[in-house]
Amino acid sequence: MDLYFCPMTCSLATRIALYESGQDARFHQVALSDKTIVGGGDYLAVNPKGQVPALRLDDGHLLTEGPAILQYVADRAPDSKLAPSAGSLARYEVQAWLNYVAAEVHKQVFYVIFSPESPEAARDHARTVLAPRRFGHLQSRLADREFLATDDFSVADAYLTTTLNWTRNAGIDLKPWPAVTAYHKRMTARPAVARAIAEEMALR
Ligand SMILES: N[C@@H](CCC(=O)N[C@@H](CS)C(=O)NCC(=O)O)C(=O)O
Repeated sequence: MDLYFCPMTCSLATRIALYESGQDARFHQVALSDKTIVGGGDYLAVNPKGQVPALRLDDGHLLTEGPAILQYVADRAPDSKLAPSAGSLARYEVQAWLNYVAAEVHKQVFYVIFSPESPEAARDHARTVLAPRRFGHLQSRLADREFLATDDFSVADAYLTTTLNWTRNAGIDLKPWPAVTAYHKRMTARPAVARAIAEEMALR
């Protein structure tokens, strides 16, 4: 498999899932600013969406969209428990949380804060109104749970942890949500997560 990634962006979640499940891949760094592949190549020729992550499977198929890629990686290593078996209620719960992180946290909060195209009023709304709502909901969920979606570390944790890494740069202080703060600390202390973060930080 070949993973197209940009350091410390949402593609980090896939690297975490790979390391958590002991799987390997070839990693290709993408410069999102000009859609090139570091070391040479046009990324748009690989993925016309111009976004990471993208995963080239061993049969040549290109899989895109983080939540789908994460579940693909999880299903290749069922013993790692990164996702419950397809069709189970627990699997739908993981999908629900992946969607929540993607749609409500990643795109509604962080995308709006980081995008240079966001109007200042939208950025302010994301920081002062939407972020407290989203982190308030996560605070309730995580108050008495170790993991976000199941009783084990799942791909939903890989994705949420990845987005929580962005809070400082987004100017969001997690202190009002102690269960979220403690969760982030716990997740980033996991050896596979710490390794993935350290490797990508070194590439920035
Ligand atoms: N819907 C896509 C969104 C992925 C996404 O937003 N990736 C960001 C990095 S976190 C990106 O590639 N941004 C560059 C761009 O949108 O041009 C997914 O879920 O994989």
